[in-house]
Amino acid sequence: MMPTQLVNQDNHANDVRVKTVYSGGVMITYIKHNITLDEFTQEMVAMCRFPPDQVFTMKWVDEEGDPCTISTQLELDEALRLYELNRDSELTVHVFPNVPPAPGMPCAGEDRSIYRRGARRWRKLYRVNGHIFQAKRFNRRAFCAFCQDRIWGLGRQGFKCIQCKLLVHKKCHKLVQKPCSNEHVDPVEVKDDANGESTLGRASSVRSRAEPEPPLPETPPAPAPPAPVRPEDLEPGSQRQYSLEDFELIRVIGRGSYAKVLMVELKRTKRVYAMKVIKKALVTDDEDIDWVQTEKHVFETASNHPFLVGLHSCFQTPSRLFFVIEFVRGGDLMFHMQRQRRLPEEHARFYAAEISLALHFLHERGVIYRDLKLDNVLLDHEGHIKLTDYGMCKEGVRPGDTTSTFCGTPNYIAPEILRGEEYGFSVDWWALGVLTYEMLAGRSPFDIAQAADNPDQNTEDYLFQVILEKTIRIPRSLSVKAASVLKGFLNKNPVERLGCGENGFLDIVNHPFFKSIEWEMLEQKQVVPPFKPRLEGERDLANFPPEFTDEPVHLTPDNDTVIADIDQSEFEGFEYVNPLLMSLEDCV
Ligand code: ISQ
Repeated sequence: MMPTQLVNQDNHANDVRVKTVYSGGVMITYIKHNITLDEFTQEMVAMCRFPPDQVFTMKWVDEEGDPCTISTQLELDEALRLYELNRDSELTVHVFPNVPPAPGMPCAGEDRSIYRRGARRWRKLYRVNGHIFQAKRFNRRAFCAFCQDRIWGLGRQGFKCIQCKLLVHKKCHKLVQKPCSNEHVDPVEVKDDANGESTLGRASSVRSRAEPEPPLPETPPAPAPPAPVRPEDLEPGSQRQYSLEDFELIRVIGRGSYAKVLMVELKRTKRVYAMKVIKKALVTDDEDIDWVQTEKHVFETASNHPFLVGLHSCFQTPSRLFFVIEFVRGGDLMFHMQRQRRLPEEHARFYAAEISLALHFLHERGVIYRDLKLDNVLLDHEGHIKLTDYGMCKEGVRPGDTTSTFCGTPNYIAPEILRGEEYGFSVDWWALGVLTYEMLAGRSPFDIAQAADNPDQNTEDYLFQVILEKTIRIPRSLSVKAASVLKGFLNKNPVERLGCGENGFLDIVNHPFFKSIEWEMLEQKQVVPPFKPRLEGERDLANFPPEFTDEPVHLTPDNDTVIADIDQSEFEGFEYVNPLLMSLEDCV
């Protein structure tokens, strides 16, 4: 049996997309607008795989992030009516396998903080000359309408008018003379946040639509000092369960452009976790923090798959965001490849197959991973893989949907992204091709090492030109099947690429390179990995690079001036505790 097909792939343009959150994970389904309570209940039973006699409670989450029980047809109709009015992307329903002790009380396993992540976030919009600009990042084929230069870079360098779609550099937006050609329209609502700074967002409730539109600020005023984040400021029931004091920081195990990853111990249970620490100052600065939200959402989905790292909890301090993640002890594939040069085909096949299952799981749930690379493939203590780092993910992608953001790690970026085309799940199969090539050949298919002496050939643009134009040479030492799978994944045309045709994932499963893989056994972790990382004890860090583990582990004390510039309202509702892991911990 292949992995369960959880996202119904039929055409559901007119249906309601329902996201069901239950103890087994998160699932997406589509229902008719006029569904009866009986039919809806049956759908939930099927989705949560409840036995027929299971009592359970269903709650949908309104746009304020409040849970509303669905126990009558009237309540269901109301949920659907409000969903329809707001035209939200999906109706979120939480299902608890019990009933509350009394009406209005929470169910067992229900904590208000579980709803907060879904609460409305306010995007900052800047009004200049009738334009309403919103910060955008990663868009390659964009040119500034003011200075004509390309808008390029990994930060949110570009501003786009949400009305006339004009694109400008962030640095140029205040200078735009040309008035908005499409000034009108979508009602916008001013929200005064805790800092007194005006942040604007599309109105999404009936009440705010009916209200007259308040004037918008020309540019945001300087923020007032933020209110410190204190537990007592949070809503009742949503107090964060974890804080920095709960953890002992043991070692640094990784570092990226935005984050540092530590190995930590939860003092109460003595369990070890990875802790990803992000400085808020790096994700605010006039930008919104979509990717932090995305990372959190995907973490929640990922917690249900053996080949994806799961989330334990999230919390914050005035200066930092913390993701507490399951600790994966065997190090990453980059670390191992640097010591092995190239892998035997059998090993590469095993890793490629497990990675394929992880990608397919994400794709079925509407997520493009977009950052597959050796550094993001971790090995557990037995040698099974786990993908990490979901900050680049694109969520909410339905079959056939496309997106156009320019992102990824240069060496792994698919040609369709470089061409500025709309793209979909195909980009992950391309990246798997690059990674499999690296495992088999011990070098990148776009190795431009020999070009290192020529400054013209040592640039990102040159690499992109190579990815777009150069025919990929497969080493003759590889088997015919390995060469074929690489050519399949590394097809520059996404329509013809392996995994992207009509049969989708099945074409990968049935490819001769993977003939020896028993896919069901593999997904159950029943296949013994070809390599077991050497580990002496639970906390052995021999598989992590010394350049990280030798670093001092402390976090620099908060700097008041830096904190004063942080808009804390951006991070409201970040706290999270994975209910599954919590209940496991209670058993300790
Ligand atoms: C979990 N375990 C080890 C290393 C990690 C790096 C990043 C994210 C999670 C991790």
